[in-house]
Amino acid sequence: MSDGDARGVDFTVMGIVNVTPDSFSDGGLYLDPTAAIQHGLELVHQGAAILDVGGESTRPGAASVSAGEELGRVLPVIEGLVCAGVPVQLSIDTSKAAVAQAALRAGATLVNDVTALRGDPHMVEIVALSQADCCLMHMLGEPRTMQRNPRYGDVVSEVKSFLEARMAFAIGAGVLERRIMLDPGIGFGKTLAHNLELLRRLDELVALGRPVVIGTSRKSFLGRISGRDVDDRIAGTIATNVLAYERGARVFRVHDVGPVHDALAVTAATVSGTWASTTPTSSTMSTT
Ligand code: HH2
Repeated sequence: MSDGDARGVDFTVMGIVNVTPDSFSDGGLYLDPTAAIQHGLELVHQGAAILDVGGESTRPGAASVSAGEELGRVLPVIEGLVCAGVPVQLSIDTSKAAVAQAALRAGATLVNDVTALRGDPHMVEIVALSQADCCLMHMLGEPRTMQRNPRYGDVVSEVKSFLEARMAFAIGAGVLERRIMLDPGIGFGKTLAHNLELLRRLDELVALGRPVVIGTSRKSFLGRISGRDVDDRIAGTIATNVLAYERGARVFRVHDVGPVHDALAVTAATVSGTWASTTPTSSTMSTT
């Protein structure tokens, strides 16, 4: 499991590579494998230590795709990134065992399953046998209907119990505990208030003892607070990731890798009082 990136920081930025026609913020931009591979390489250059390759959108109301179609999208991209010698961990964002298995054979070493191994009965076996890392995410309901009036008694306790139970299930089926990361699933069957409460009380999930992944990037709740369109939510993405870092999250799944990486590097240096110096590339004059 990636634990911090090569630049000596204690957090990991997971860059999103969506090979889909309909993802909520970048659908259709990287459907061509060459464009997706180039995009992945650019995200690594910006500071990603994991690339999360996905071939099916999970946005509310998204159409489901067959395993064959999903594989046709993601496999050439994973193969191309491996061929290009990409120096970071490759993750497959899927809830289908067949897609995960093919991606792992092609060189991925992390399975990011938004159903937390509930979507496909064979998934847990694939993850356990391959000894891949896995991210178990909380979602209430399923993508098509999850945003229809989601309700909780106490959202944080319920998400925590769910993640605990899914972790126990995975370990019981042979997945090593040290391979597991946990994710509260921001926006997956949650209102704006639920998302904010999960972020505010993230330390309660960190207490489960596994790295917490956070995915707020460009999501609609940021637009509802800031009034910004999807392409203009970097500030909200940074604010939530910085807060999540301070609350103990260590893996940050984002589209805008460079700005988030830099914001987290400064946050981490401020919190710890230590940093790895790099010299600004175009600086000619000293500034305060
Ligand atoms: N969010 C999305 C997809 N996968 N995986 C994890 N672990 N955590 C998340 O918060 C998460 C996720 C949705 O974002 P995106 O991939 O940009 O959109 P789409 O599902 O429309 O492709």
